[in-house]
Amino acid sequence: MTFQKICVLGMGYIGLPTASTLATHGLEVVGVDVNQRVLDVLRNGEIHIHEPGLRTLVKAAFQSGNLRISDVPETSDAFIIAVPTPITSEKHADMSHVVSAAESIVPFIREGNLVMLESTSPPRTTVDLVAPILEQSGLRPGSDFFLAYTPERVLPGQILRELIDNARIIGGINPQSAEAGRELYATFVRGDISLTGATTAEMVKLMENTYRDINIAAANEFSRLAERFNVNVWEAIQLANLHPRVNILKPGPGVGGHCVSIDPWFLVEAAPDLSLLIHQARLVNDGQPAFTVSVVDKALGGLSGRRIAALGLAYKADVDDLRESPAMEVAGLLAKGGAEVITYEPFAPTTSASDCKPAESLKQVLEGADAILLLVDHTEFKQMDPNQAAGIMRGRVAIDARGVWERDTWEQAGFKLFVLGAGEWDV
Ligand code: SAJ
Repeated sequence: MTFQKICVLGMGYIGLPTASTLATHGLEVVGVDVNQRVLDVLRNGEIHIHEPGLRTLVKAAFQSGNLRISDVPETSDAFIIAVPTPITSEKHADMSHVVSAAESIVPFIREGNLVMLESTSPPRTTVDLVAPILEQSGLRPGSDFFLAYTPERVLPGQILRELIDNARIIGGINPQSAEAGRELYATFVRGDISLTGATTAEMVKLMENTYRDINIAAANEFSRLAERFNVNVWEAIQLANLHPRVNILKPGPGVGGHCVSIDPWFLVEAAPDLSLLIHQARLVNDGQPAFTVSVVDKALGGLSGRRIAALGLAYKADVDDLRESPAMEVAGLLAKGGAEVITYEPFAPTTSASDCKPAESLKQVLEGADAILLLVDHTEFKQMDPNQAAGIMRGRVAIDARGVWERDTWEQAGFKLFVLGAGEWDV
């Protein structure tokens, strides 16, 4: 089977890099999105996402003449659905974008085509939700056209490299569909490609992020226990990880982003009676912003009237993504608790959290602050000079919710440094 023309639905964090990579590998690609702003930005040769190397890749894809942007799908050899699957406030998977994307390609499916779903989805989505929609074309999935699920596994910040180098799982609704998927992805994937069933591939994706969520939940719970017992959790984790079969992740202000903090809910929703540990881990991680606030409260001896410079709002280091960000929640809770909170997010300097004010530079956020609070370990913040901060701030309290600042350096600059989970409250 040869693929010449591919239609990619959804020009977001996954769809845009995938479409551009296919185009730079010589395939004709139509990138489809329903958001007018996204279409306008891309058509102007700009990008709407911060991701290292993406601008250059998209530019190369346009320059190759192989990538076009459109608001509607076209007949193609293969369709890749890479639209968001957010979660509702009741923690239910919102599959409306997948449904509309699948519906939008029904008129364009032809015999021998391949349809790939990449959006993270609850178990059985490909067979129970997508296949019946595509059947409206009058063609039968599995025999007249191929249908498969492939989870994306790329880490924001390293998407371009991981898209090519990571191992891929391709789950077909039958073996022929999986094989067709392999042929398409083999055009650019260097990692191993494993074939399986569609529902297994969906489960694999959810299990990977759930496993990470549970591991971080353990780390976060350890940070609370460490505070109780006056133990430094960072040292304790480092020592525990010397064990050859232990790898505890890092505690922090909570778990955010649109993957790890969401995907476990898909399993909880699908089988609540069987997902007790998964559910509990979610609650632990969702409770971590409040725990972070209690650490700040203790460090400052109360929040009321304190001016806090909150560094970072993104969900993790060196990305611009604010979705489900625990840093946003911490800042909002501090303000609600009576503190005057000024935030600074270098990747989105005009954005702030609720009841907080944005600063547009590091210098500005520090001016007159009683305390400096590190919420996101962006490189700029990890490398900052505490002596400079001391020259601008009013107070000398530093609170590190990511465990990255060096105690000696901050103390030499005259700060009292409090680190989340580090105990030592009586020192
Ligand atoms: N976090 C911690 N402690 C840690 C690691 C992370 O508190 O030790 C926090 C981060 O600060 C962030 C959240 O967890 O708020 C999630 O960040 P992450 O780096 O763990 O993961 P994501 O959401 O950026 O990307 C994950 C990855 N999944 C796994 O590593 C299993 C990525 O490979 C997936 O492709 C991505 O989800 C996705 O799209 O599903």
